[in-house]
Amino acid sequence: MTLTRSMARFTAGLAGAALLSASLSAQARELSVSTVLPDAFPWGQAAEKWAELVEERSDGELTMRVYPNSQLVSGDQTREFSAMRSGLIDAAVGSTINWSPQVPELNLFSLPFFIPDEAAVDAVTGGKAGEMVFEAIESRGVMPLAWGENGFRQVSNSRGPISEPGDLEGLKIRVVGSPLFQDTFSALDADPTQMSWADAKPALTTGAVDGQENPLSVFDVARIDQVGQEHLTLWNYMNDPLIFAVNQQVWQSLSEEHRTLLRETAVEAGEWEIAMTREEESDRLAAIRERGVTVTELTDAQYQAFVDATRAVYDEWAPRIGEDLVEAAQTAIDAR
Ligand code: X2X
Repeated sequence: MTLTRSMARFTAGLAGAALLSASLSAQARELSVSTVLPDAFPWGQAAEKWAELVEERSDGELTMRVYPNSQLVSGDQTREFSAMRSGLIDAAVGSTINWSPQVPELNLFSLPFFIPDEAAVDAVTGGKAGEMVFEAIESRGVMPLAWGENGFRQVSNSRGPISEPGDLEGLKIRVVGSPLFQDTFSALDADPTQMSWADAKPALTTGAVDGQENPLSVFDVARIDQVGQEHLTLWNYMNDPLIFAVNQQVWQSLSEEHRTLLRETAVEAGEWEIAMTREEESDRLAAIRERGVTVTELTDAQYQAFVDATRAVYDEWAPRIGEDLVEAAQTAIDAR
């Protein structure tokens, strides 16, 4: 009798605790958001902006906590997508490069000399090709919501100016751990070395590598000039868009209202960050020049020499990315 009663009380207590935690989670649900770069960079600021907007507009019902420096995947940025897919990470603002090992279609953006300017980026991400890319991400278990931008990637090194493919010969260049980069820099007779961003700056500091490639915002904020990178070539060889995305199970568990909120705020944070990244480029370049970095700009003929030298990479990768997708992107670029 006593036992039954105390068990009944215990069960009631459990039910109460479950109710309490359900109502607590209805009041405030926190999502983890992974990024590679912290908020000193536009990329990290994009994630913080997203978190701010979500918290504000959900009246605190939904909050997002940003974990920068790929810390949720122990610094291994090419594992971010898998971790988000499996639910270890709820959401991310991630780079197309870092997710491309799991989503081959994302290599579209890393095709060398394929997307030449900002208008071309917008034509691709904002049109049919962009939709196809989002479908490819969704079919692999992650819900993509909006675009951001890490920027056009420029090459730097410690040895000398690069204005033609021959200048890269034998240079050890740090690249992200995505196979297409290996192929592009091998085609240019450089010696590409794959490593995470966390390992890149130490490798530049010790001279283990001669060069690297990253957008101007990264070069500027990370003070890459201080680790001997005195020569910078503006070659816009590829753009690295960012994608705001959420794990599918998390997405499915959200109310319609919260889904709309997450998507709208991601779009808004992305547009804000893209505009800021582009606006800041010329001041960043001026600052980099002032610090004594030699900046090389290519003539049309010099640019074409790089296009020709990497043509085989395009031919090899277009089928892996998907001919339909590459064609949709090319059509958008031509019509811009
Ligand atoms: O690792 C890089 O070079 C970085 C920070 O740009 C990316 O995450 C793609």
